[in-house]
Amino acid sequence: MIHSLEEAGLKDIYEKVVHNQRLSEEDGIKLYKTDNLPALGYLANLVREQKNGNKAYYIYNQHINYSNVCTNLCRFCAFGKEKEAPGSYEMSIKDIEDKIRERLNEPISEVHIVGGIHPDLPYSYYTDMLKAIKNIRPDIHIQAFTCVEIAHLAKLANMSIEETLKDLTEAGLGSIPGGGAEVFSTRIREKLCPEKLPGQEWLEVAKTAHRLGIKSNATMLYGHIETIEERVEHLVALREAQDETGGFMCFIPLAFHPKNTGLEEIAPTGGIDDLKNIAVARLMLDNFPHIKAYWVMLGPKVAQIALWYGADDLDGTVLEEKITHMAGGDTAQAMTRPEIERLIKAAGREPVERDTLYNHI
Ligand code: V47
Repeated sequence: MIHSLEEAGLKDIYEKVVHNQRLSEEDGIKLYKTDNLPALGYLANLVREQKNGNKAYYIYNQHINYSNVCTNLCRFCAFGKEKEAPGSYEMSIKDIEDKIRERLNEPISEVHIVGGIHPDLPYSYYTDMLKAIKNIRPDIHIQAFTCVEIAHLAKLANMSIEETLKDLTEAGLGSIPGGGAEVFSTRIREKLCPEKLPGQEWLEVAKTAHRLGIKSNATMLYGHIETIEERVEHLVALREAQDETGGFMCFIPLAFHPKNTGLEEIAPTGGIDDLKNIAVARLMLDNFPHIKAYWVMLGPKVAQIALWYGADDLDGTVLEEKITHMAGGDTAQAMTRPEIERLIKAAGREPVERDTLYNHI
């Protein structure tokens, strides 16, 4: 492998990796540009095994997308709809309670909740939702509302981000999912999601949460119009934020799905780019404990292979994912625990069921 690393021009990065030295932006760009995927995977796997050994995590979780009504209408999104548009929906608190009750007999440890930026649901809807879920299932961890939604809720409540987060935590919020980060680049946001919370503000919400002891995740949506340089800048911005607070648990590269979006002419991502994004993230984000290969977006086969390219987490059982499926995702709506375990074992990794905060179950 050393010979192959030399041939790929990656020997200097190998030296940094084995000496636990931080990689530069130029290193990140070089890694993205390499055609030597096995050499890249080898490097990422060194870090993956140093941090997480042979373990591959998954979680028994349930997704609820409470509403697709959204004022942002990002060009890459097939999920968000205007209020009066065909196919728009919003769940009542009773609908959400029913979704939780339906699965009370299953050992679900987390409910993952995200939705659009709704123009007129009141702040009380969000706190009532959290309280109602906790009332039915007091032990469940609620991972809810991306940083974009949190900023919207703070405006609704006329409170600071800090006060809002404290209030939501009192109502039952456990942690914050990683969505809404997209690509932080102003160029990309202006072109694709001009109405969305700017990247700097997304980072501020995440860091405020971390300072209050609330953990969160981070994502990057790749495979549309972003450049390699913009991807690396995104990773470095996350790494700097993590240096400040240490509150990120996991990074999830999200593969863009074009169908039914405003960017339908763009081809779906290929397996090579999917694996590169996992591997470069593992190498650049030296202060992130976990990298997730989200099987719903990658498909189970690529996600399984990603366990050798830097990923140590597959997400979970999921059930009823809408964002990817409305954009043409053709994976199943859910995986069972034996299915996930089989996938992990067949990769030669050790399956470990975790809770949201990565405690072993
Ligand atoms: O923020 C929207 C992305 C995100 C598309 O924190 C799209 O553990 C692909 O963030 N093609 C929501 N992606 C999902 C998300 C997530 C998923 C699983 C686990 C976690 C976690 C977070 O989905 C959005 C946006 O970036 N998205 N449209 C699309 N067409």
